[in-house]
Parts: sequence; C-alpha cells; structure tokens
Amino acid sequence: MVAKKVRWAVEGRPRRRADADAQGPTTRDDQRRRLPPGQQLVTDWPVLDLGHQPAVDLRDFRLAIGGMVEQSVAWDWDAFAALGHVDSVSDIHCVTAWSRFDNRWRGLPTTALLDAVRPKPEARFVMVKSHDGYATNLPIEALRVPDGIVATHWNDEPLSRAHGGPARLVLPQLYFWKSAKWVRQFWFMDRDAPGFWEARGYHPLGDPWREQRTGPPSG
Ligand SMILES: Nc1nc2c(c(=O)[nH]1)N[C@H]1C(S)=C(S)[C@@H](COP(=O)(O)O)O[C@H]1N2
Ligand SMILES: [Mo]
Repeated sequence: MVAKKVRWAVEGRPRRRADADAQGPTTRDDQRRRLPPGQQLVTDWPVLDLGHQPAVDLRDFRLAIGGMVEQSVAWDWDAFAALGHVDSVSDIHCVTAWSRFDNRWRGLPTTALLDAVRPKPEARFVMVKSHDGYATNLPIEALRVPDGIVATHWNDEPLSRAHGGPARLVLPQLYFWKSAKWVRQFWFMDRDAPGFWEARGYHPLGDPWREQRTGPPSG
C-alpha cells in the first residue's frame, strides 16, 4: 500500500470515470472554482490509513501539546470537550486525486489551540503525531487558518474510528494527508522534519491549488 500510494502521488492515481452521482448538487462552475487541478469529485468518503485503525477509548484520550510553547497542555476528553468547539464546512482534497465537497466538521479551531499554548517566537514548525504511529509535519502558519480544526464530529455525527475518531486534525487548505487521524500530540519545533509520507517523497507543504504532490528531490 505504501509503495502504491507513493506511485499515485508521483504519477497520479489511475482515474476512475467520474460517476454521474459525483456531479451531485454542484454546478459546473462550482466545480471549476472548487476543484483543484488534477482532482476528481467523489460523493463517497474513501478510508485511507496504514492498515491499522487504533481504538482510542474516550477514558484514555489525551491530546498533548508541547515543544516550543509557553504553556504545554495534556487535555483529557472532558477538558478538550470543554473548550470552545465550532462548526466549519470545508472541502477535502486527497493527493490520490479525489476531492469531497461540503464536509461539516465540529471541533476545536486550530487557532484556538495556538491561543491555548502560545507557541514561542522560535517555534516555526509542528509535528502532528497519531496513535497508529503516523506523523505529519506542518509550518506553524498552516494552523493559523480559519477552517483548521481538531474535529470530533463529521456531518453532525461523532467521527467514526475509520475516519480518525475520536479526534483528528482537518486542514482543508492542504492535501488530506496533512489531516492526521487519531491525533495524540502536536509538537512545536524550530526546524522542519519530515513526517511519514513526507519522508517517502510527498511534498513538505502539500498545497492542492499549486499541485504540491511530491517534494523536491530529497537530499
Ligand atoms: N493517523 C493517520 N492519519 C492519517 C493517515 C494515516 O494513515 N494515519 N492517512 C492520511 C491520508 S494519506 C489521508 S488521504 C487521510 C484519509 O482520511 P480518511 O480515511 O478519513 O479519508 O488521512 C490522513 N491522515
Ligand atoms: Mo492521502
């Protein structure tokens, strides 16, 4: 699976014909505006992971935020749920070339997460780590966006285990591999370091509008 996904990111995944359903309620104009280059609209929601979907019991849930921050935290579920959660509707763009419009997420805005821990001035990057061993790196600015959210709900239902419940990151402005499922830690750093896919050739940032699928040749 890993080798196959690296190949898809490099060469583009073999395209299925757009199913008629995928045109859905969106207009052609809407699609032209909202679909990044090389993407195809789907109406289902594919599940992608490393072959292991960890079971995270709410009683054991901890979201730890540390590294170069003024105030590190380790929220249990009740503390996390007591923060100011919001709804936010956004589109998913996966590097394997599917996009899914109008996902209603509920959770903690990433801007509120930043406010809670107050990154130090030298903090410029973040490593996000998950319960399945996955990790992905981000520039800190990637969290200072209006639709960034640590989501507990999707379309008004608790997020399923397959899709990263009880809590996952959602950063709609980047390819979906940056949206870590089963998130357990945000670690603020002064230097960048590659996460799981970034170490295997994916782009360090992953902006779908600039088709940043693969990174510069690694050296
Ligand atoms: N913890 C974790 N998060 C992850 C992944 C993963 O394997 N493990 N895969 C990433 C990739 S490549 C994609 S496309 C999306 C898929 O999310 P979905 O299964 O909810 O569609 O999760 C991202 N976050
Ligand atoms: Mo992906």
